[in-house]
Amino acid sequence: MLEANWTGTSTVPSRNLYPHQWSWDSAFIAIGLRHISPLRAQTELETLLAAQWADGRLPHIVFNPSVPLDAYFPSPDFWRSSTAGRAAGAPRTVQTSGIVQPPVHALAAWLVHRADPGLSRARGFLARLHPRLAAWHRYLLHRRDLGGAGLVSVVHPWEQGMDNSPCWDAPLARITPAPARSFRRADLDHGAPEDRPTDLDYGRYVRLAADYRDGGYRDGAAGGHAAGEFAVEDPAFNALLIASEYALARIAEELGAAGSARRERAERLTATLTERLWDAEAGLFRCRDLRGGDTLVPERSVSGLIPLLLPALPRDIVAALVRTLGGPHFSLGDRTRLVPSYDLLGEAFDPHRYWRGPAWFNTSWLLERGLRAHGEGERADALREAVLDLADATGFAEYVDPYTGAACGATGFSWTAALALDLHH
Ligand code: 9YW
Repeated sequence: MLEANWTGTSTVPSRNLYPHQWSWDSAFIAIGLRHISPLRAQTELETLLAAQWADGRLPHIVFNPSVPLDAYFPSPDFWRSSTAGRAAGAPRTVQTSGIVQPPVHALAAWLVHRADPGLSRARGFLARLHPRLAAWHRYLLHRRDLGGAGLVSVVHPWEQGMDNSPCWDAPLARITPAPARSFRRADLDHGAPEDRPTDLDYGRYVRLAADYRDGGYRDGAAGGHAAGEFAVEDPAFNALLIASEYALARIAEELGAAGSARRERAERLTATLTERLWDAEAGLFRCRDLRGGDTLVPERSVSGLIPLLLPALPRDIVAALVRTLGGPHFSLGDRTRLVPSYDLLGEAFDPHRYWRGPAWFNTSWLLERGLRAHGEGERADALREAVLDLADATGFAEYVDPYTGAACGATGFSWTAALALDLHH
């Protein structure tokens, strides 16, 4: 399946639905590819990083010029990276989007290196990637610290990767949607409407992205002075950045430089994440809505569990997260085998609609790692088994009904195959 989705320089997430290169998909895909072709895994990340902007941002989509414009919306003529993104340093030779996705890349680069250190050293893989990964983290930690407290903000739901999570309902409700007639969705050509975001969601996604583009993709100064109407500190996005900071420390050390300052920063960021986003009463991390009076969003999302990945998390928080995973809201090991994307008891819960309930393989892979890292071997083993069984049984579905495990969305989805491959090894 990964062979079928390989284009020669990168892997598409899904042949029909997502026919270009996506940022965090490529990181997960490389983590799986390293077991069958370390060279291809390195190439996957190199292709993505070659599309980096001069300000350090890694775009969430790198467009394949040979795919027709109407195959995916929003297409290059919407983002207009090479013109609208000129001041921010968008590349001239490739077309990209102008928003970002979660920074899983340094973690992926480190794991890819470890799969075949000889090949990696011979090709100068880490030496070439390190400056780009460092610039990427610098962009996030400086240009995207919109709350001024040290955490990164996303300025669009697509940036966090869980497009229509109920966490965005309140922050998005303030956005005037673009008129439905002003754009044409391509996703409904390939996906069932009841499994996908609604037209109203899309209107708001389009408005936010168009406003960001029309402002030249400029980011505001620290302290919340950015122009954008949407700015949220998300637990999964920040946890993945911290996990990647640890990986970048290892990469620096492999290259003969010091990693300790980066490791200390990762620990400080873990403390800030806890101060800003931990909700002890609910037993999980929350999103902070900077434009909504700087308040925590009262929804329980899988995003709020993903900081379990972090090694420096206080023990009582680890214990609370493990309880929440197995408790009534996520019910892992009881009513569910993979982690639902959203609160089973939440008002907005829908077992089939995208990020409003279905279980996704990448979040379960991250939580498997988190459980294992904190000595929860038995729970990690059960989650690993579930990923392998359901990936196989569903034809590598994009996501599944969390109760029945039935396939939803696309099949032949690359990160499902890649992460199953990784857990198989
Ligand atoms: C879209 C590619 C992407 C993922 C996102 C997922 C979806 C794109 O697909 O967004 O058009 O809705 O939400 O996480 O990277 O697989």
